[in-house]
Amino acid sequence: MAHLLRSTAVALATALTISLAAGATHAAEKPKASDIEKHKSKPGERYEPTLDVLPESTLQQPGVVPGVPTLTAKEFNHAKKVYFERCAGCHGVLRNGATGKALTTKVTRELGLDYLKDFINYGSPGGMPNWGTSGDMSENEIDIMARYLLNEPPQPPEYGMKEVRNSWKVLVPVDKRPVRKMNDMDIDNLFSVTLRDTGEIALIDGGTKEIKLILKTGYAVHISRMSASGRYIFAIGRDAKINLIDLYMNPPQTVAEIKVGLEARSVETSKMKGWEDRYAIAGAYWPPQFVIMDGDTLEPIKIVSTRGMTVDTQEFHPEPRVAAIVASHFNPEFVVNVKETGKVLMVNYEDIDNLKVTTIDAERFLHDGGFDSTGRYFLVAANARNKVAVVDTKENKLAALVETGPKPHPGRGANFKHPKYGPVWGTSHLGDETIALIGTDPAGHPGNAWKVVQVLEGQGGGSLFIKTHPKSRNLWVDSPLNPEAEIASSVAVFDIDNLDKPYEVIPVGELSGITEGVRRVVQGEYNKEGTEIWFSVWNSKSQQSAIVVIDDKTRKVIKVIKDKRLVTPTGKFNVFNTRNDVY
Ligand code: DHE
Repeated sequence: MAHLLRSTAVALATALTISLAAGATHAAEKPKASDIEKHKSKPGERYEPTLDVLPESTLQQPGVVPGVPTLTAKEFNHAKKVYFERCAGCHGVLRNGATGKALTTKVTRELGLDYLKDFINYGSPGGMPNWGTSGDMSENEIDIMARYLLNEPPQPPEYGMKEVRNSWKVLVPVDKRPVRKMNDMDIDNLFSVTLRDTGEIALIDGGTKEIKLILKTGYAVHISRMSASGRYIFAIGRDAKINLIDLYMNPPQTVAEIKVGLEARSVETSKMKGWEDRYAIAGAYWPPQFVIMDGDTLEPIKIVSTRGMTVDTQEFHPEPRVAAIVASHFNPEFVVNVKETGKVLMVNYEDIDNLKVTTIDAERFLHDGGFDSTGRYFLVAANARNKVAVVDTKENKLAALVETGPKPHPGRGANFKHPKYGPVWGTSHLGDETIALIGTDPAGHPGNAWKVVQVLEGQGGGSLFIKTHPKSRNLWVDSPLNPEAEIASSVAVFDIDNLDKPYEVIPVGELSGITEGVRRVVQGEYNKEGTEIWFSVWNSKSQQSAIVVIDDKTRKVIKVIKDKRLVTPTGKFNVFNTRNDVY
């Protein structure tokens, strides 16, 4: 690994016209402004996991090693926080490398203090952000971080059944819950909205657009998924806390909660016919594991570690994170995507004591994805490899690996019938403005299946989500991480019947009437009928945010939902569409 880091360093040194010798201490010549410019981070390069819960756990400061620069306890605590928040996403919690290089002490001590400081300061063409020259880190902070890297990484604790079970609470037992819906809400058309920075979800009525309820959830809450019956919402926080919310109660409330680890992003429930609402599953970033639970109570049943070998070089990876999880409609199975090893685990829940897991070798750095329109094929982005893996959930095998564009990020993607190529599924990209449309109908259109049949050009890179609906002929593409405020605060909409026509720009941020902040416009979500699309206008916690509802036919704003309780709204999950995988 050291040679890999060094080869990146050679490229960096050349580009920056500074000479770096591994291990040598030196005073770097100040690079030219134009070279610094080249190393500025591109959109999406900082869209990496931020492990902001881990710093809160008690971590032992490593002992003093003769000849290795030390840190005071205060410096260590600061560095560990910065490392988990900004560096661990790419370099791994244990510094064994993920999308970024390994930073074990074997590597870092060979490279030396000054080298590490330059690397952190200027970044690299390989994707390392320029933390110093961007102004994100001060010289003193860079010095602390470089010294931190020369010392052994602190190991966060494991979180086994004892801890998981201790965190588990049933607030309303099953026999105390109603047997039918007791409120007058149209729960099928309810939206569960992530209020990221307050750790809450808002339940908003899809008809009246009224905020029905705000419920407390885990820290920096991430996504909501619905049980197959539509009765329960499962909301997961970045602190791996799950809230099970019963929509039959009046008013709906959390009936059980649990923590499945220290850091997590994904949760799902069993959807196979005959198994509806029976089990839930959640995947953790740390420790690298998934937990199967009872669907009504969240009682933990089984924890499975994802540590293991990578699909390509077949080397051991100590911390492969669990990314997207979906529930198969063809078998009683969960589809668990393991990021750093690149494996898709088909976890059969028929006999949990004798758990059967089919391992499909896909591609490293699996992240997010969705089903094709038939629900048989699951398309998941291996984002750092610029590919989409297609998993056949009926036959349990890899159907294809499709090269798309730089850093595909589909969310759940968008399915529609292309006028020329038949059924397609699309993804936009973090790394550029393209939208790749992939043919998904091997029986009806075999020549197009699992091929990029058309590439559309959107507004720019930094896109996170694209969306359409079976009843719509619009394809909506956001770009919230684009560095241009105008692009970040608007969306592009394509006419599916005339894809060669230029897209229309809808300046959603401006239309919200909010005048402060970047007004990032993120994640379109349709109502149950497929007649409206809702976008979040996502500002910082201290600024005003909103949800803008657009009529899908006229592309005009129907309603701007503004309320002081709507703090940092991001993901929105319509109960009907989420539970039925409509996208
Ligand atoms: Fe997400 C889905 C991970 C940052 C909003 N995000 C997902 C999924 C994963 C993931 C693995 C798929 C879950 C599934 O389907 O089971 N997200 C991560 C990260 O690791 C990352 C990059 C950084 C981090 O530290 O968390 C990250 N995500 C974000 C955001 O900053 C977003 C934009 C705002 C927010 O609320 O945090 C964000 N992620 C979302 C949303 C989805 C999601 C809205 C679900 C989309 C959908 O349509 O299903």
